[in-house]
Amino acid sequence: MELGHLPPDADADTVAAHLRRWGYAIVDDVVDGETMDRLAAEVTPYVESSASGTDEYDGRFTRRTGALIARCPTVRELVMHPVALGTVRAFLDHVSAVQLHLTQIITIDPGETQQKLHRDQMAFDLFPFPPDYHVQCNTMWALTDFTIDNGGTHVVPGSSAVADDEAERMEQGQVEMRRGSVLFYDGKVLHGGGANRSAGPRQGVNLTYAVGWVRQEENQYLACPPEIARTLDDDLLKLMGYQEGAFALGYVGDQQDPLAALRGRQHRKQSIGDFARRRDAHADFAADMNDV
Ligand SMILES: O=C(O)CCC(=O)C(=O)O
Ligand SMILES: [Fe+2]
Repeated sequence: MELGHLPPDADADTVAAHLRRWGYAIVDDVVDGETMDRLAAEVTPYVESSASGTDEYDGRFTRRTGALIARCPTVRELVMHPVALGTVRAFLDHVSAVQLHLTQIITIDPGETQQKLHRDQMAFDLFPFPPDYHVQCNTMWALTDFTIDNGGTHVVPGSSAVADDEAERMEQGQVEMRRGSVLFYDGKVLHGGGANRSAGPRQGVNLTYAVGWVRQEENQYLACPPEIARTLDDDLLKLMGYQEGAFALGYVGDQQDPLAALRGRQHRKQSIGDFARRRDAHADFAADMNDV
């Protein structure tokens, strides 16, 4: 089945609408080759020393390389890219805060077989979130081209709210996209990495986001040590978890705000009034995105 593509200048609202309808969206050519060259140069030493997985889910011919905020300055740009973050905020517009969930280069090496189709939200202890409650929003940036032969991601369009047995009988598509393009997919859509029958690796930069009130899959406070975190911009730090994830979640010590604590300042966590204003501002932002 042929998957739909959106042009590089698609606005976040259009991308989020496609994602809501189909569980995925592909936006072509969002960043240029120079950006991906820089990113590749930063991560290659870490990828080379990453071990392959040990089971069929992680992939015995697949290497997973994390801690990308600390290791790879260019990933910070992708995490904050307006198309990515705009889409995430529009898609997860039902919460007061969104956060970074994990950062991972997925290198599918030649010889890898197709990964079992799954829904990423299973990580939350298989909790049966209601069909209309989205807990995460994922991006996969193509660091190499994604092709049928090299393991482009399999997606089952429209499967997000469909029960497992029926969804498994629905038609699959496989993501083909050029380097610098980005695949969005929600936490409910059936998907999985492809088999690599080519001679070279397939590399994707998997940067995922979740609502602010769940545990992050990659521990950002340890993956990015405080001495590096202190050099980062406030907006990125908030996304990494240095803000309350909803009212009161994640304060430090005597009810101190986590970003202030990282910076060595005293600042009380948000009050219930601050929280209500933030929720409203978030809803306004989301409504504006929907009006575009
Ligand atoms: O590498 C891919 O294309 C998808 C991987 C994936 O879905 C996963 O590991 O959860
Ligand atoms: Fe997955």
